[in-house]
Amino acid sequence: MRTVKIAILAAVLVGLAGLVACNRDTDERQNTTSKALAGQQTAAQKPAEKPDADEGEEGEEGPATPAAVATEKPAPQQTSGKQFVYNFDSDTPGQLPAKCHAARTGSGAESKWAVMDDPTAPSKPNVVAQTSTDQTDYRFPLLIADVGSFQDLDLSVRFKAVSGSVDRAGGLVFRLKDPNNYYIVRANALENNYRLYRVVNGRRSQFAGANLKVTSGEWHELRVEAAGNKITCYYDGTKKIEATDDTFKDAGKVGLWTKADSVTYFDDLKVGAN
Ligand SMILES: [Ca+2]
Repeated sequence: MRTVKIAILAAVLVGLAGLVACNRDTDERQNTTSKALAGQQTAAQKPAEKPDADEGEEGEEGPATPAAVATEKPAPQQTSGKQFVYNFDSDTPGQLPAKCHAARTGSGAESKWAVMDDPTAPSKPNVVAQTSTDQTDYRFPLLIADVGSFQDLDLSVRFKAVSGSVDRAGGLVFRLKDPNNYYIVRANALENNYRLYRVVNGRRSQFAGANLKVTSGEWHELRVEAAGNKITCYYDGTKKIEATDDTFKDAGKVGLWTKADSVTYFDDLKVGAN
């Protein structure tokens, strides 16, 4: 009887040891799998830090000969301390907001901007929306503010990426000379990145950027400070990009930007001259 008990105890102990060993194997496999996944994610994110593969050797995109654009009507340069806010709340739904005009870089359909009411608007009741869903890839709808031009500035806007399958993005343009020449910082909800470009003669080239989560259907804040040749960009209140560039040193207009078939809502565009 005693021998039988010892045999059972021994069998139980061997069984327990086996279970522990199995668990350890499982943990190790899980760790290995996690590490492999992490490696894949890192590898998958890496190309996004560089300009797109189709941007060419110099990282430029766009036609060799740009589409003609209208000359911008000059606007007085604003002195330090002057601020303007566009909340679109006293504008008429279905129309362009006051003191703004629509434009486009690239080709495809003209941009289609309109004030509309949105129950989720950061300032109620209205937002301004780009609603054209033309899928032309190299097509950048612009909404340019007419009030003035700004050199050193603090510029911000709230935006909500609503839809888009070619692109789903929202951005701020500044130091704009005309719809073929400006700086643009934008967030993309399909690519989960935030990028700073210069557009020169209608050709776009990225010179700084950051990878971050950009959710669709929610309001986020884009903000840029430009001081001399230094450009600092924030996303939802956090500094994400610091860069220097000497392409556009003079004062220029500011505005909103989307790409391709992006339907994007914007609200509370604020600009101050520093
Ligand atoms: Ca509003």
